[in-house]
Amino acid sequence: MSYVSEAMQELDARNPGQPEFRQAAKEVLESLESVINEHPEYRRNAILERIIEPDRQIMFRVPWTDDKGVAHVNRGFRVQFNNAIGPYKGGIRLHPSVNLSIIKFLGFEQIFKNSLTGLPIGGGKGGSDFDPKGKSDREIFEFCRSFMTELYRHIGADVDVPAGDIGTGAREIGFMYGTYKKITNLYEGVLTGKGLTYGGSLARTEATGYGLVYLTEEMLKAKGKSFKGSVVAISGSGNVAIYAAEKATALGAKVVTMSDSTGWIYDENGIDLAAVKEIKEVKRGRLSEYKNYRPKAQYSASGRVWQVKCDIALPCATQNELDESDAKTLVKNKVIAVGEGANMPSTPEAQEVFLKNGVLFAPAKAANAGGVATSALEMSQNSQRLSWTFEEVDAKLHGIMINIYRNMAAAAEKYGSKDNFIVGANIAGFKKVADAMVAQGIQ
Ligand code: NDP
Ligand code: 2IT
Repeated sequence: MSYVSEAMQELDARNPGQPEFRQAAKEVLESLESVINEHPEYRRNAILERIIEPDRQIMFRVPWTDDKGVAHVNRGFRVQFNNAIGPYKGGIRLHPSVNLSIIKFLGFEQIFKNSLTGLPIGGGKGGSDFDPKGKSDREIFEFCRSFMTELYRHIGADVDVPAGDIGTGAREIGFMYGTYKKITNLYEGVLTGKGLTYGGSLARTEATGYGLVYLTEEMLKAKGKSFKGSVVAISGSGNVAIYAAEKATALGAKVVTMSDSTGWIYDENGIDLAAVKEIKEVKRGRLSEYKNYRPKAQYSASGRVWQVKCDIALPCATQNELDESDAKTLVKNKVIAVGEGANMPSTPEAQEVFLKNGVLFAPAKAANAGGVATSALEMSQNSQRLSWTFEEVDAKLHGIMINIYRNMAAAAEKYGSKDNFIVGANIAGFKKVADAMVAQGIQ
């Protein structure tokens, strides 16, 4: 049996009941056959067995009281997956669906994504099954303080640096940072996505969405195409979706859809982003309110944005939000390219449909790496005790995304899978981490 098959068996046997983690790990393992054959030292060093087993997994109780004085208990997670090339780095997800499988899948993806950025950051992820929706600022503060009262002992600017993800934005990071500082008395870059007045980086808010469009544009350019004049379908209406829409529009595309967990909007004249920002960023409301701004737009509470005809699809909401039948619909409607803003938004069956039909497909760990890359730039600024301008950070981000495209395209070609960027991104991300693990011995 091949080394990869053995690792897959071990993955299944050791992780029952963790479908998301196994899905993410399988996708990577399946891509590695050729690079594993070329490097027998990986087997000798048990690289695959070690890379699918987190360094440590922390789970803890998070008690808090609501505005009526009623006590609640949530579960907190931090999975420190791999620090071969730098301190653990990855976001904190606050969503009722959060469980160990989801945090492990996200932490695992983060290892390779962070490696692809070319910056010295390892892989980790955290979160809680706490639902921030409909909570008052005081309740959010209580939760964040309680969460950090345990988490602080496991993190540090050179140890593990959390950031935002679904449900965690500037407000939550602020409360968590304040608590960390209060407990430790350290003013250090222990979290990224901070506010600009206390160590945050310009362009971090925009970075994931902008980076997604920069990488997708590079992929299109290689085939003589571009965002200019194209129709774009986006899912989600959070941090990633909003700034992907902003940059795609700036490059001359027309974004016609966005969605949230309750429904989706179709605006054939192009989404009014100022309206979406006001609804989602300021009011923390529902997309159904969009019709108050644009009465002619359509709002649907059922179905998905992928039924709309588009040239470019950017899934920016959550995992497995685009399945085989969505992919077939997109292909039937002649989609040219798909860039994944969310983590693992396409199911394995959907990925196969795209690859078989020659759709340009930029996988999440490459396409959405701009967020964490800019987080690493925030860490650099914190260490230097300097702040760079928006233009400086944005230019660095753009350069990083172009490099990621080139590296994944080169790895795909070198290992016999030209234009299969899933294989390219997985190999390029893996190799650097694997080589560092070999160099550091069996730990
Ligand atoms: P936000 O919380 O800002 O937005 C999430 C968006 O997705 C919201 O519109 C939300 O709807 C929708 N959504 C979330 N969960 C579901 C669900 N189960 N079903 C349907 N819709 C859902 O998160 P982000 O924009 O930060 O994150 C979006 C994706 O991008 C995630 O996969 C995240 O892991 C990934 N990502 C984020 C990065 C970042 O820097 N923030 C970096 C790289 C990847 P509603 O408003 O109703 O909640
Ligand atoms: O999935 C991701 O890359 C993020 N949520 C961002 C992580 C980070 O550390 O900025």
